[in-house]
Amino acid sequence: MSTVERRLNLVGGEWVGSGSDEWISVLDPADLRRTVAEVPAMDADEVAETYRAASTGQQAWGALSAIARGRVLLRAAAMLRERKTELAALITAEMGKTLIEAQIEVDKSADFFEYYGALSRLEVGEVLPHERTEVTAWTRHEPLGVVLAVTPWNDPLLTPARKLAPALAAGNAVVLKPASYTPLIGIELARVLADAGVSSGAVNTITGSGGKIGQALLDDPNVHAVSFTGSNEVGAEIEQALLGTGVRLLAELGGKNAAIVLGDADLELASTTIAAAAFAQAGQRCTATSRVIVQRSVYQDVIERLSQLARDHRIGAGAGQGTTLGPLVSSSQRASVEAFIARASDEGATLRAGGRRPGGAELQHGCFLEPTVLADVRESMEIWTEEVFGPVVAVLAVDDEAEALSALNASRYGLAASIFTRNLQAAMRFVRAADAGQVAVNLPTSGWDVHFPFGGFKESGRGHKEQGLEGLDFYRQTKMVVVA
Ligand code: TAP
Repeated sequence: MSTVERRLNLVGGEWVGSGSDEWISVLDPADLRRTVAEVPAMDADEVAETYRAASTGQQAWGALSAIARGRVLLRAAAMLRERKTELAALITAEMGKTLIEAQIEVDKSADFFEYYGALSRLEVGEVLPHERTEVTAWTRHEPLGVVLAVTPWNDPLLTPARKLAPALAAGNAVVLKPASYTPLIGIELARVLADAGVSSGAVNTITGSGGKIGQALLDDPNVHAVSFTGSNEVGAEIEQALLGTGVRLLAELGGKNAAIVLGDADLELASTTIAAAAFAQAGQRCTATSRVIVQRSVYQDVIERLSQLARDHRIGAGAGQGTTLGPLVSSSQRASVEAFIARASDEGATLRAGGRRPGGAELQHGCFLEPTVLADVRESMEIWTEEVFGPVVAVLAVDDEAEALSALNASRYGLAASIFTRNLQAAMRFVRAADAGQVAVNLPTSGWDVHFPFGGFKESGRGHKEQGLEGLDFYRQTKMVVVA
């Protein structure tokens, strides 16, 4: 019998383990010798059981008025804020980000429940004109049924919140399948929602390896929509599995976000903003800046500033005093990032900062890696084209604005992009030309508020934007009504 704490899944209002008694260990990425807790490895039968519970739960939840559902979401927002310190500590323990980053994540997650909870009082259809004056015509919104939310490990509370808040506001039941590296905070979110008064079966969690239970998750007749955030590979598998089923799919996928620095930019602003967007959460953010395109006249200056900012970081456990950069989520993620850096060097890029595991006995058992700046990068290099998902920036020199825009858009991804310039016309040309879902001028590629539509173009996203009013539309269907 294990002495490690075990956290159970919420299914149909009950906390359940696994019939097979198989458990997944959740490790602390700052010290892999420490198991934070274990969660059940559910099997296909348990997945089917969860969907049945969700289907039943949806009927009661969907029958509530939108205002009553909104009240529950507002209560959940308040509870997330009340429990912020404890929840942030759990995020740091299983994912590695610093406590400050985790606290910001809790706050923003609460914002989602506040926003969609408050919107419930605006849950109005549209009254439309009709040829016959005695006919009243209007639209009403109805839930889809059961929504499967599949989420990655990098923002393990925020990404579920981004999906659950609108899905629940619209009257759906949700089955949340969190990433296996970071399932604990998703389970805690379910607990908060249950404590806030969500009806039994409206929120359910499934833990288990996506590779093993993926088919059971996607094949079930009770699932009506899938909201996925994660890699392009898994996104493509899910899309294939759902082809021809009529199940709605929203997919937020990978990115290779670029920031342009023109010769006239405020270089202090550009460098500090880009470094923050590149290295926060050890670069494990979908909107992290990973490509920097710099006009040749200021190229060396920008490289030196970014390198100094990388070296200034205090690397350590996310919970440690004064830490500004935590570990990567796992040893395999670190190995993957290290391999990217090694191949970039082989292809001719110059390592200007970082790229190594930091010294110090206290860091030897964690997945730490120094923030890294690579110069002399060419557009043909893998480090320029492929997503790294770690604290690494590749910096490219260009002659002028036109070349910068061309390099920006020569990517299969299109999530976020930014430009640093004092020239308004150049900024507006960038806004029009950038082939990305989120664009920013003199601001980071990351950090988009809950009421801003969010999602990528090209291979960065499929189906629908998340967040804001557009985000709500994915989780509901519109019925057109005419009454004589
Ligand atoms: P993935 O490996 O794609 O995993 C995402 C989720 O899918 C996990 O819960 C995973 O479960 C599950 N999964 C794996 N195989 C599955 C299958 N066959 N069927 C159903 N579910 C399956 O991504 P990750 O490594 O967690 O996250 C990093 C990636 O997410 C990066 O590419 C990053 O760009 C992307 N991301 C994108 C965004 C946006 S908004 N565009 C935001 C954050 C992250 P297991 O953990 O059990 O394998």
